[in-house]
Amino acid sequence: MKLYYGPGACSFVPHVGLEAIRAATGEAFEAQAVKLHKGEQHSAEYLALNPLGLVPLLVVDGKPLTQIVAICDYLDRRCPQAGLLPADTWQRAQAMSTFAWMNNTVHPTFTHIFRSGKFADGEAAQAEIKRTAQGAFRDQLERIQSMAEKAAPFLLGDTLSFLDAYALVFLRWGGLAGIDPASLPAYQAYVGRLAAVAPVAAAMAREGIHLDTYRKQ
Ligand SMILES: N[C@@H](CCC(=O)N[C@@H](CS)C(=O)NCC(=O)O)C(=O)O
Repeated sequence: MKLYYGPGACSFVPHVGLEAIRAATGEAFEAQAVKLHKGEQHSAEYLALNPLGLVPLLVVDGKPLTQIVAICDYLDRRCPQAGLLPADTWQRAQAMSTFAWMNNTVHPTFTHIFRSGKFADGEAAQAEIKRTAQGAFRDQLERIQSMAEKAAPFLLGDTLSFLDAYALVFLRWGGLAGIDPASLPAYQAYVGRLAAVAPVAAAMAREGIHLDTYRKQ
């Protein structure tokens, strides 16, 4: 398996999954960085694999698979012993409900902040989109904080899951959006603990990322 990822991007979620699978089974994977800020996702070579020009992309036996939720579902079904999603049908559905909310609501809210130019042409309209999305993103991080307060020690209990990796990504992105992680103390403490968990630490080291992204705006 080969993962194409952008350092610090949402592709961190399956990246952590692949590290957890390696830890559980010894199965190795390849990881290829795609420099999003340099537009490498729009190269002809990359678009041939993923016409959407987005990361993550997982290539399995030469075949491309896109979309975080689909990739992670595949990884979990391929290697259930890594415990990245619950085995119990109802618990899995509950986990997928939170996963879907993260992917289809929280993630695009940040896209409206970080890439507001995708959603409006004029500067004033972009500033308005950004301001509105910042408020929504803050509310969403607070909702994740309420989940983190119950983490034991992970969001789904005693096993690291894709949800934890996504939660870490969002707090880092919050820092870039001017949200001080210290204003979300339970969330910050939980992510601090996560960063020390071996598969998470390994993915962070490969991507060359750290938790300290906060820039006052
Ligand atoms: N719905 C997609 C979203 C993927 C996505 O938004 N990827 C971003 C990075 S977090 C990206 O590749 N952006 C590059 C660009 O917009 O040019 C998924 O779940 O995989």
